[in-house]
Amino acid sequence: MTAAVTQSLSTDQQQGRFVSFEGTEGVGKTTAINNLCARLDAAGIRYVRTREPGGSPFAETLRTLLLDPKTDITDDTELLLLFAARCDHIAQVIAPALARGEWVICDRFIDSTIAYQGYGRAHNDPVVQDKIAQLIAQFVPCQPDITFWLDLPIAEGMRRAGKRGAADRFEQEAMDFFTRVRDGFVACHAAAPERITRIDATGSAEAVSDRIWQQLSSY
Ligand code: Z5A
Repeated sequence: MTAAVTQSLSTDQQQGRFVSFEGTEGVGKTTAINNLCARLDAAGIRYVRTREPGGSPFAETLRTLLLDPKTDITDDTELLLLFAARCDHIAQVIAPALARGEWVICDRFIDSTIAYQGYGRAHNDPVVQDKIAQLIAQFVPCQPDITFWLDLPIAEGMRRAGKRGAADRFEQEAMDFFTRVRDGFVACHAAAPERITRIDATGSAEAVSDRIWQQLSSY
């Protein structure tokens, strides 16, 4: 571990932050969050670990439906279910944790909607992107302070994810879908470079986690 990585967070940095992780399939978000949480534990920082879709009991019920390969719904229905889940997740989990001064570590958030529904499903159709922007404006009162976008070649992410077994409703999509999704994350990053940090997700899990911790320590 490098010296920069072992440095602890300053008192100011220990104030509650909303941190989200984004990326295409199998980039290593779960693994990176595991490692970040271990470091926050070691630093004595209180946090809530959560995910989307899901994170609250009601939103987890919607997650089950959204990921079920047997679920047959329109793109608009999918979008509205994602926002119904997000609305409940914010009200029940994210906003209360931030109000308590705790960190929130969230696996996926609004950028996933722009990338998956806006670019993956809708090929960056401006009408759909406008719907998403309006839903965010109306139903997302708290946005992440910091977003780590883990960027990895699509084929490598699919190879990593493929080792896990049965694919869910999103994982059954083809390469061109995930290429558009990555284009969506590129666009999100370009639109909000002050919030979104691109993390090179190649290399070992420890190397990726070190990159994230170095970035977090510098905020
Ligand atoms: N979705 C959406 O469409 N719209 C939205 O608004 C939201 C979500 C919020 C569920 O997400 C689906 O919801 C998602 C988009 C959609 N579908 N897709 N695809 P999810 O986050 O639960 O599912 P996921 O993206 O498929 O995550 P994942 O596959 O679990 O990937 P991950 O968490 O990024 O990766 P991981 O589990 O940490 O690692 C995958 C494997 O690689 C695992 O065996 C690791 O041990 C291994 N790994 C991890 N890091 C490394 C490194 N550095 N080297 C080698 N191997 C590694």
